Amino acid sequence: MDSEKLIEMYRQMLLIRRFEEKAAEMYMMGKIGGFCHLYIGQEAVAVGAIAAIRKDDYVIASYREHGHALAVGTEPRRIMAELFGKATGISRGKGGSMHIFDAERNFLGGHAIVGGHIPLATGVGFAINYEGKDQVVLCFFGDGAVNTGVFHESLNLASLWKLPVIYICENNFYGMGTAVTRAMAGPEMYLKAKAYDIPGELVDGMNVLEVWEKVGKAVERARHEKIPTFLEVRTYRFRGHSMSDPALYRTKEEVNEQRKRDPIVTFKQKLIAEGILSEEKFEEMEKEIKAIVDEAVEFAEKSPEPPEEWLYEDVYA
Ligand SMILES: Cc1ncc(C[n+]2csc(CCOP(=O)(O)OP(=O)(O)O)c2C)c(N)n1
Ligand SMILES: [Mg+2]
Repeated sequence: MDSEKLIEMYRQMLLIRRFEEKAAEMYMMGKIGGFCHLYIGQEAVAVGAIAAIRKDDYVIASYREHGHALAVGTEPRRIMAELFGKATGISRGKGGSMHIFDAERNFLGGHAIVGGHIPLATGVGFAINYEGKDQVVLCFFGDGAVNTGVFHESLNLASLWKLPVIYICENNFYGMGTAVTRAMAGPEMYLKAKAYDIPGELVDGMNVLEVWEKVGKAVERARHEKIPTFLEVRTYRFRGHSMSDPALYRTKEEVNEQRKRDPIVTFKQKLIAEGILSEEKFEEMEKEIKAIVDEAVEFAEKSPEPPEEWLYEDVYA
């Protein structure tokens, strides 16, 4: 991979981190309502995976999706405005944190029901084949979603119908306060791919290059051979499940141990060691990103509330 692309991956991870730190601050100030699930610690998964696809491919994710939206290129100010519930938000202020959509960039949400979007991704894969196209779908979900029925139904059909979908489980070892080992029989979940006769692989989600490489191989298989893949990407969220979770179900030692694997810090060390970026360049990037995030907040603050009439639009009954 050329230096420019490596630097861009770092920049995206840093943007996600700083954007969400600011979102947390705004949440604490009462500027953001509803639920808000941060992606801090997991940035390498969305960034590495999305770096492996084309602009016209599809991405669909759970409610922990600010990072995926930023990685596909959705403007930070439109995401921040959505968190603020403003009319200029990417979902017109009617979706909030869990429902970021960007049709222009084939980003299909933002879904609050655990596992609910896995069959949607499967359907998009079907549509791609039906129309004779060669796009692929990246479907991101948590470890908790692997226990839902629709996960298994989807892998079954994707395998039988040869759908170009890459199912990406972001295993952060907890579903809310419940450890995977307490909730899942057979927690080596990548092995479950075998039951559906599709490739399954374990990926280090703290290593952005490994994510890029392994998702890249799955994308090639999906695009050219119509073979779906299930990847278990092991990662960790450094914050609680949502902004209202004090995360008392895990020890400080555990979190501190995981923080040593911070994907942004370790990638920065790598880029410095290989002489790709200097400390000064990193400083510059920090400043540039701070300006983007500050501007996003200013834009959100100044934007109008959605008008009342919008309550009756986009409603299906
Ligand atoms: C069908 C359904 N059941 C329960 C919930 C409540 N809920 C929200 S998030 C969550 C945990 C999901 O954990 P995981 O899939 O590991 O994703 P993570 O939050 O770790 O990213 C639960 C149970 C829900 N949103 N949908
Ligand atoms: Mg989880």
